[in-house]
Amino acid sequence: MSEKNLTRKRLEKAVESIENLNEGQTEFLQAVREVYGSLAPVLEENPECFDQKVLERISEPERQIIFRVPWQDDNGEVHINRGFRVEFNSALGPYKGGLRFHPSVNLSIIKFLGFEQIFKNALTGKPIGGGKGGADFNPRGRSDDEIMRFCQSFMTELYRHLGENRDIPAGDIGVGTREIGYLFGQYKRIANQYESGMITGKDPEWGGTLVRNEATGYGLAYFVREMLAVQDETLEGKTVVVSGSGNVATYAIEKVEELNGRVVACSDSDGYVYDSSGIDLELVKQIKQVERGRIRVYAERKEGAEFHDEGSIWSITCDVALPCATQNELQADDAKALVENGCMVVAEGANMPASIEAIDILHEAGVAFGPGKAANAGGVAVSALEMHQNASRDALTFDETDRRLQEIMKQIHATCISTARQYGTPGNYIHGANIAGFKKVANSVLALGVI
Ligand code: NDP
Ligand code: 2IT
Repeated sequence: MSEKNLTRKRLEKAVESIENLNEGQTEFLQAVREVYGSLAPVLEENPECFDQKVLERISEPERQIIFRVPWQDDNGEVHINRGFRVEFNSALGPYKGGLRFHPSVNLSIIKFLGFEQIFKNALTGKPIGGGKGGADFNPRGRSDDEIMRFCQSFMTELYRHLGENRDIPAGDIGVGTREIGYLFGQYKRIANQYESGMITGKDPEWGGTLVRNEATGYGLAYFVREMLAVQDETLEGKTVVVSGSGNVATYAIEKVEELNGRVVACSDSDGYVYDSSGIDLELVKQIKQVERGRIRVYAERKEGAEFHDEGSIWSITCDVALPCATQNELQADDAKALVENGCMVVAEGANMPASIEAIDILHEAGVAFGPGKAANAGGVAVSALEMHQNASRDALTFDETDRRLQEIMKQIHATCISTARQYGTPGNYIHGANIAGFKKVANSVLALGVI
């Protein structure tokens, strides 16, 4: 059997054993297939990864914590939610990754997010391992007091597993600066110490860093700028569609507009708004951040804008598509529509928003595709700067942090390009990101021994 075939066979065997071990964990297995599907050329060079069971080791979390989160609503009714923290891999540094509060949260979703986070964090070049957590709690319609009580109960159990050298959470869907404040406050109270570096995404007034709030969306726009530059293009005058209207979407829109792109649509889980004159970001911020309302209100307040509660946002003609809501929101049919309408770049602001079939369709049509673990790494990269700032008890300016973010996104882009070229698939950002992230993690896993 040729070296190549032997590698493919051993890779297939490893993936099969991971599938058998994690039956039914659809999202997690999708993420595993997506990453390990890129690795044949690097494994051919490094067969010791098979002998040392590196694939099996990386895909098995170091620790999985599942806990009860009891809390009382404003009427005194008791609710029980399920909390999670998957401490996936600490070869490169303490576990690092966000917390998601959404009713869909389950172990498979937290594991897929934690698995992605390992390689994303490696790509940032910062000394951070991978983890993720959250709860199946639905924050929609909950009062501020209810959110506070939930966060306090969640942290009362989780605090014993956290620490600036152990595990450092941050935000994700349903967890923003307000929730980080309540979580940090409860940790501070229980631990009886002001340990700023135990969580990131804090308000700059109490230990956070400027730009963290904007970082994922800004970083995505900076990454897209690099992708377009490869094609001798810029964002100037490009029509852009952004899904979602939360943290990532909002600041992606802001930076794309600053770079003179024209964003014509955004969405939430009720539907999407189309505004041919360009999305009015101040109105989006008023509705989503100030009023914590629904995006449909945008069309009621802005003349000429339309709200659609049916159909797909990806049917809108655009040059650049930025999925920034949630996993598997861009399916094969959506990819076909984007290709037919002449889209040139798709980059993931969300984690795993495009299905494997959708990515294949985009690749076949020659659309440049930026995977989340590279394109949305700006958020966690600035989290690492926040940890750095906390450890040195210093505070960077907005401009300095933004400059570093731009540098990091440039470096991640360059790594994807050079790695994809080196391993024989030039222009394939998925292979570039997966191989570069894996190599760094695998080398460290091997160096630290069988632990
Ligand atoms: P937010 O909670 O701020 O916003 C989420 C947005 O996505 C909302 O508009 C929400 O609409 C929409 N959405 C969520 N779930 C669904 C769903 N099942 N179907 C349709 N729409 C949905 O979260 P973020 O902006 O922080 O996160 C968005 C994505 O970006 C996630 O995939 C997250 O993992 C990823 N990400 C976030 C980072 C960060 O720093 N925050 C960093 C890197 C990646 P609705 O209000 O209707 O639920
Ligand atoms: O998916 C992600 O990278 C995040 N939600 C941010 C993680 C972090 O620790 O800042």
